[in-house]
Amino acid sequence: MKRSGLFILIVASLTLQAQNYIEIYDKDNLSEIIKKSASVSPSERQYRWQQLEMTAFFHFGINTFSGQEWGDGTESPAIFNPTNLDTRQWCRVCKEAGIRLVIITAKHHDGFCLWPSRYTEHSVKNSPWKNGNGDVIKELSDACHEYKIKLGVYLSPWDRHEKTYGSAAYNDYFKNQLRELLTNYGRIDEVWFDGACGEGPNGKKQIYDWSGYYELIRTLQPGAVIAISGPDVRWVGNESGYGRETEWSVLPVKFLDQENIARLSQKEADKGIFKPKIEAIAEDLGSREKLKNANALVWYPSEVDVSIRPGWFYHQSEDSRVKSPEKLIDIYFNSVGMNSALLLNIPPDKRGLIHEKDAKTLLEMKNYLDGTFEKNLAKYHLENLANTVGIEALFDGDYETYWDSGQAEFVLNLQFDKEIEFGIAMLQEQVRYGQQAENYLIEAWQDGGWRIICKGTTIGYKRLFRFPSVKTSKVRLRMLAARSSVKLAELGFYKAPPQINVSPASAIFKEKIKIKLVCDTKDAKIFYTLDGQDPNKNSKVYKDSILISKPCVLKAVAYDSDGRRGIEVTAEYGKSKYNVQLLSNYDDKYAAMGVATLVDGKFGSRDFADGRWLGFEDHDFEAVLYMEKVTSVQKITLGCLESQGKWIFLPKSVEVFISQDGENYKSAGKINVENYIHNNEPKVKNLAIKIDSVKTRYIKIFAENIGKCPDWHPGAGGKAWLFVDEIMIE
Ligand code: FUL
Repeated sequence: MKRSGLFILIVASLTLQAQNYIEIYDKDNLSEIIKKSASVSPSERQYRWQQLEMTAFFHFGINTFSGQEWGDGTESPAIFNPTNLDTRQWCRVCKEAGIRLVIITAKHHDGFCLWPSRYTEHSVKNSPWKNGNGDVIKELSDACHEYKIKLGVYLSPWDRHEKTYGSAAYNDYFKNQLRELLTNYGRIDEVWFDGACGEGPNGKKQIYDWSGYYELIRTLQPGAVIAISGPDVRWVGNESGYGRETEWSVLPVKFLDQENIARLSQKEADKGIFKPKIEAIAEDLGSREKLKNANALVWYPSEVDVSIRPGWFYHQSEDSRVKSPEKLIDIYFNSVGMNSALLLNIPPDKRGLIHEKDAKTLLEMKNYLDGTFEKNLAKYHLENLANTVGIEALFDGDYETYWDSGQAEFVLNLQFDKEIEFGIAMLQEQVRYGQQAENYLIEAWQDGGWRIICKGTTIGYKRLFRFPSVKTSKVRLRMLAARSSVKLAELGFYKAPPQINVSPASAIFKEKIKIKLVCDTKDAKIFYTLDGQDPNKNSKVYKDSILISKPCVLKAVAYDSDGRRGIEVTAEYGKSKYNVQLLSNYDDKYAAMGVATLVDGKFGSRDFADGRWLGFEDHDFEAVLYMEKVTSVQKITLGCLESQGKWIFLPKSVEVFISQDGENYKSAGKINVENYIHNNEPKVKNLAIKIDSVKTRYIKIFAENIGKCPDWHPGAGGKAWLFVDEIMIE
């Protein structure tokens, strides 16, 4: 049964027929507008797209080889030369990660084309790769076909190479390229038009023929959604991976305006964190208040795009900064779980492969999600099936079937055959009939009363909640407000796979250190290794604690009694004879292994992102080292990085203070650093302070940040970074 028959008549009289777009007239009051909004629903292509949930971006092109994020169009095609390009490996990794559509940057802002376009020389055909006979789009489309993954294309409207950019001829050029991509590579399911836009090679701006582009796409690939600067899929408004709690897919039509999209989009790459304008990141775009003055309403669902690495393109220096599985899982809950589709960027490297680190983290995420959602506990323990007509649709795992609440406000009671324990809830509206929920609570019966376990506003295609584990034999969903009766497709309660907490997590020790692993799930078994190998069920079994006396890397994983595997955890332990305490805070982005990094005997390299540097933005560095007994000291050295291109400067000065009691310090030496020389090459500088041999127990080191980037620097006046690693005492 596709809909529960009981309510069909009532519902039909309350709602308008579902439609993708509806006009609002002057005479419409708010209640009429809300009634209209309740009838807005996805087009067939939007509906199909929404259910993909997880999709991937492949940023690959000239930037992969030049090391840039935005090429300016002057790069030579001769640098494009992947040594081992294998699009089947890309698809294999994506398939294993549960990704169902991939989008390739066929052309980024630099204008270089990954296919041998007839309309430009700036393409793979003039690269050494396969002697100019290669075609990345063809190879990817073949691999997608083999792995049954859908294909999308990113074609940057902004082109910094093409000479016709800024004239009417460019619109023809662009349409010709679109035509090539949409006719020669089989079925295309998404066309992604970036909102980022600037001037072309002649300093000219382009007036885009958006409707001409859309018409062409609709003719050649009617099943494809057009995203971002397009009418079918909306950019969520940030590049962090996090959607909004209140996410409406029904919005005022003004959000379709292309000029507006371009205005709100990214303007400059490579300059720190990207902050879009406030309208794009507003907490709510489609509440009653926001619909009040709309001219028309449209179904315009959100897509969350984020990269698995700091940059969109592959850079070797970011190998140590691939997002952790925990972070990706958090992103999943905050994107797919917030009524959006996730577009996760996995940039192929210079070899033309998805890097092993990225593949591993994706797989860890997938195992965790599979383990989490394989068993809807409500389905297995539900008792009152017979009491509510059609309720079985909520637990059948079939998104097409649904239970119709029949009215906007309602209470849905679920009684279980025993106490169940869960920490995750999932709700889905059947969006073929629009989006209705506006305010609701999920409550659990505990100690003789109802306790709220989560509060929500919108649901839409999917809404996920995570909360501290709850044990209960009854739950209820209380819908406090909705625009019309709610068609709930699925309702689930889940328990996550076992998770381990390591204590202490990464540390420096003098002789021995005792490590404890605590798991959040009873009856789970913990396995671990100390040699850097990935743990599995054949590894050492954890008992009460682990005693370590040599530097090592600990990796551990837990399996519960159903065999579900949690996320692997890693901790690093180093040996040092010093104790150290930081008196100023480093930035989370450049945290290395925390304070212990300073005395672990491992030195930061010229690469600011090698995971060994502690970074201090706009403020000074201050730390205290203390020794077990009074020691004679002649020289103290602080390792610092100078990487001016990354806004990282040497400190203005370094001063050392000594103390016998840790309270009364006196200066023992200071050096001023010559800082203002322009230096293109990153350099590690060991700043040494010699002191007349003194006996001391405490040494305080203070390094003064230069504060602002100097006048001659491109970032003049902006916040400067100070990077330190390793304090050496002689
Ligand atoms: C932005 C672009 O400027 C970035 O380079 C990247 O392609 C991202 C997905 O969109 O607007």
